[in-house]
Parts: sequence; structure tokens; C-alpha cells
Amino acid sequence: MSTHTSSHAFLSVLAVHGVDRIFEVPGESYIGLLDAIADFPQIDLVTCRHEAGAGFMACADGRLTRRPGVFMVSRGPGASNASIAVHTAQQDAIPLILVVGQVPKKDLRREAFQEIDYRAMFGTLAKWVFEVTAPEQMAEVAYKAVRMATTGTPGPVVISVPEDLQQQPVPRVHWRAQPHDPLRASPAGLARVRELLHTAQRPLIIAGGAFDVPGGREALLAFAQAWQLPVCVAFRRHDLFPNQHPLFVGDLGLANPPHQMALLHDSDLILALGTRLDDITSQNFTFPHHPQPAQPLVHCYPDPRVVGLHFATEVGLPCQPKGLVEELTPDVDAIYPDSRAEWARQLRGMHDQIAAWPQRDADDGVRFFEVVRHLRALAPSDLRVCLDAGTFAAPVYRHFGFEPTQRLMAPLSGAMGYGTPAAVATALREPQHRVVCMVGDGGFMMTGNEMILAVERRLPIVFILANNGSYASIRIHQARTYPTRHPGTDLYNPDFATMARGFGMAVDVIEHEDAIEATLRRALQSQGPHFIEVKASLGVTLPP
Ligand SMILES: Cc1ncc(C[n+]2csc(CCOP(=O)(O)OP(=O)(O)O)c2C)c(N)n1
Repeated sequence: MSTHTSSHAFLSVLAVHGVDRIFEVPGESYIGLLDAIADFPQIDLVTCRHEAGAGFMACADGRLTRRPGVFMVSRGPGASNASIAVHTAQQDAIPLILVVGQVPKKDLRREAFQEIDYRAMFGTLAKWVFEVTAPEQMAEVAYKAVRMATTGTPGPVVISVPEDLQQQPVPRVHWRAQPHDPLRASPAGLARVRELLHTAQRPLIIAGGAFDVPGGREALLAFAQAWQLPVCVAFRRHDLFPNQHPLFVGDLGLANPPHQMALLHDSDLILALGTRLDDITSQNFTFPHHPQPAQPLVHCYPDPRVVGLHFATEVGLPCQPKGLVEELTPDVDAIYPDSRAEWARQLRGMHDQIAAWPQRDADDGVRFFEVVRHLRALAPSDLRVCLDAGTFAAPVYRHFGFEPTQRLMAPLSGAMGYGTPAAVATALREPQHRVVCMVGDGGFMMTGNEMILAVERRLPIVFILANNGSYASIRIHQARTYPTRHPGTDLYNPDFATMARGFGMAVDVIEHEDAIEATLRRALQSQGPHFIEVKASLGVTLPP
């Protein structure tokens, strides 16, 4: 190994905490750090083409590993491109570390070439922003970055490292990873929840992302079954509970019909477990009633700042939901009102109606829900579904019906451009599972270059592009609010199939619905990446 530099110290601490992959777009502002990475053969350095894609990959990686996803970018322009991933990590509660090369220390705050003050820029986006001012700080900063990114509500941390501080010799310091005891509920809190569980006639669980930990899903399932508790999953958290289970009663998302919400409001106990009760999950802060719910609210999240923040709670539990439900799952038969079974049947019946596959016709192209329907039928039980933002994804959320070992990777931030990089990062992290990426013709061209990584590393990802010639989600909004015209949402597209062939991928184009099944079958068997362009219907009835 070359001299032990400040960059070696920084990387050693990250490696001790399990960081084994770093995504990067290089810049002259951090070649010192880059050079040191060559001395860490255990770190897979993934060279990317755009900082947004690198950042989305790090987001997906952080989500899958629950360790910080790490990406490195250059100052000014690089950091600006990277900001979308910092926002997504914040909204999605993903541990993320962004390392930015900075101008030399002597030039700081002189508006030097490509300089940005990152504390100001990322001040409200990131959980913590730190600018290194001495090489000896680097190890400590890496340690704190991991702690900040992974504790409480996971989130993004930004570390700015002036270029002249990256290759200074520093003494070796041995840092150890520090496991922390999980946060547990108080005995009094547990006792109060037990009382409520014994008496509630119409209880409802809202299950959120903090269950996405090893054993979390199993613990939730055992708890729900033991007490006969219907489960609604939080925004885009469909894979937390088996969707075929009679106690699965749907998701709280962008399109819950009023009659379903009226029924959910009728519950007499809400157990919001592992969810932040965010804007979308809470139906724009209307479910439960804001700020004082109509029924007792039990709110559990492993961050005291989140518990009871938006809604007044009957019981607030700043602890891990997995541990909580394990403690509340009785060894013997639980005692609760008989009426609960009927309540669960009612909610499930409503969900079944909402989740039934649509019957709509279309004469302007392939109905994308038909692609999703066939994929559902053919999907292996360990499928990873990576979604971009767009209306093409609506049938996945509403109708797909995730099995217990299938996983959904979708941005809670609603960021377009997430799908393709997330699929590549998922396939890198979980090569044993089949990955399907679905993306619209708008979102695909916001990133998309990451496909070359899939080709380079022969990742067996099926990319499905819904080409409807439009930013259709926005066009739908226009049709509702400004029905007579729709400026700014039509798309003039390149020949996507030729593009994908140019990347070196196997390519299919679906122009008719009768080709869907055979094409998907073939793609799901592919050894490497496979690209399918679907000539899709706009999918909505629009005024002329
Ligand atoms: C980065 C970013 N820019 C803009 C938006 C606003 N937006 C949400 S959906 C959408 C259109 C998506 O179009 P496309 O990817 O073609 O999918 P479609 O809705 O047509 O299925 C836009 C522009 C966004 N969510 N993210």
C-alpha cells in the first residue's frame, strides 16, 4: 500500500462499516480520494456517466443493504447533478453518503472555479453537511457520516473534501464498527397497546418502511395474524406484507378512492407502525383526522422526532417496529372481539374490487396494464421490480399483487430517472434475483445511460420501456384542469430499439398485445440485459 493518507483513513472507516461499493463520476477535485480507492480491493468502484444516476444507484444500494450507499462527485457541476439523489434519500429515508471534491482550502469562499458552499446548498436537503478543514478529521468524519446516515430516520449526509486535504499523510487510527442496541418500547407503552389490542373492534395497521429489515416482514405477519389485524401498507411499501393474504387490505397511495378511505376512517384503532405518516400515506394529512385523530392512534417509528409529529397519538413509541410487534405477539391465543373477522373481510373485499384488473379498451396502442398483467403471471417469486415515476407504473401499484419474496424498488420522492439506475444497482447487489425495470419514455431519457453498466457486467435485467409519446402523468393533470389544450407534454422520441441495440442489448418491440406473453417469457430467460420497447397507449381518455 502507498502512504497512509487522509483518504485512506476515510475509506478505511467506511470499509469497516461494510461499505464495499462506491459509485462515482470522476472530477479533478477528488483524484486524491480516487487514487486511494485503488488500495481497497474490497471496494467495487462503479464508474458512472451522470451524477444523478450514480446517486440513484447509491440510493438503491443503501436501501437494499441498510448501510450507507456511497457516491462521489466533483465540485460545482457534479454536486449540482447529484442533488436529486440527496433529495430522494431524504424523502425515502435511505442512508446515503455523498462525497464531493472541493476547491483547495486556501480558495474556499472566494467563489473559486466551480465552488459551491455545500452547507448552504444541501443545508435543508441533507441530515448533515460537513466540510473537512484538516486531514486528521477524515477518519472521524467518515465515522460520523455513517452514524448520521443510519441512525434515527436514515437519510443523506454530504461530505465536502478540499482537494489539497485528500493526500496528506495521517497517523493510522483503528475504528471499530459500533453496533447499537435497537430502540425498545417502554413497558408502560406496551401495556397500553395490549389493552387497545384486546378491545378494538375495527383495528387497522398502517405498515411502513421501518419493517424493511431482516425478519421485519415475518414479525409483522405473525403479529397481524395473531391479533387478526388488517394491514394497509404505506406509500409504495407494497412488498412488506403478502398481498394475497386475507389481512392485506391495500396501500395508501396516490389514488385511493373515496369509498375506500371512508371505510378506513371507520377503524376504531390505528396502529401506524414503522411509517412516518408522510404526506401521501396520510392522504395529504387527512387520514387519520389531522391533527387529532378520531380514533386512538398508536405511532411507532425508530426516531423520537417523527413519532407523533403530525398527528396526536394515544401511544407514541420511538422504537423499532419489528421488536415492538415481536413483543406484542402472544404465545397463546390472543383475546379480541369476534367482530374483527367481519371487519377484515369487509376491508379485504373492498381491496379486491379496487385491485381487479381493468377492462378498459384502447385503440391508440398497447394497454400497458396488459404488460403488467402478463408480467405478474410469469414473474418468478423472487422478482425485483424497479420503477421509475410515471403513470405507466400505476397498474403495478394497484394490481400487481406482490408475493412475500418479491420486492418493489420505487422512489417515494417520485423522482423520474430513478428506475434504470435503481435496477442496475439492484442487480449488482442481488445477482441471484431477476430484476425488471419499468420506465416511461420521459423518465428513461432523464437517466438511462446506466444500461451500459448492465451490458458491461452482463446483468440479467429486463428493461421495459412504456413509450406513449408523452409525459402522460402530467398530461392527465392537464386534462383535468385545463381540458382544452396540453402544451409541453408531447414527446418527440428517438428510435429506442436502435438505441438499445447500440448499447449491445437484446431488443424486442411490442406493438400488439398478442406479442406480450412470448416476448416477456423470452426476456425473463435472458442471460444478460434485455430491452423491450412497448408502443403504449396513452392510457387515458382525453378530451380532443
Ligand atoms: C425529475 C422529475 N422531473 C419532473 C417530474 C414531474 N413528472 C412526474 S411524472 C412526469 C411524466 C412522466 O413521463 P413518462 O416517464 O413518459 O411516464 P408516463 O407518465 O408517460 O407513463 C413528470 C414530468 C418528476 N416527478 N421528476
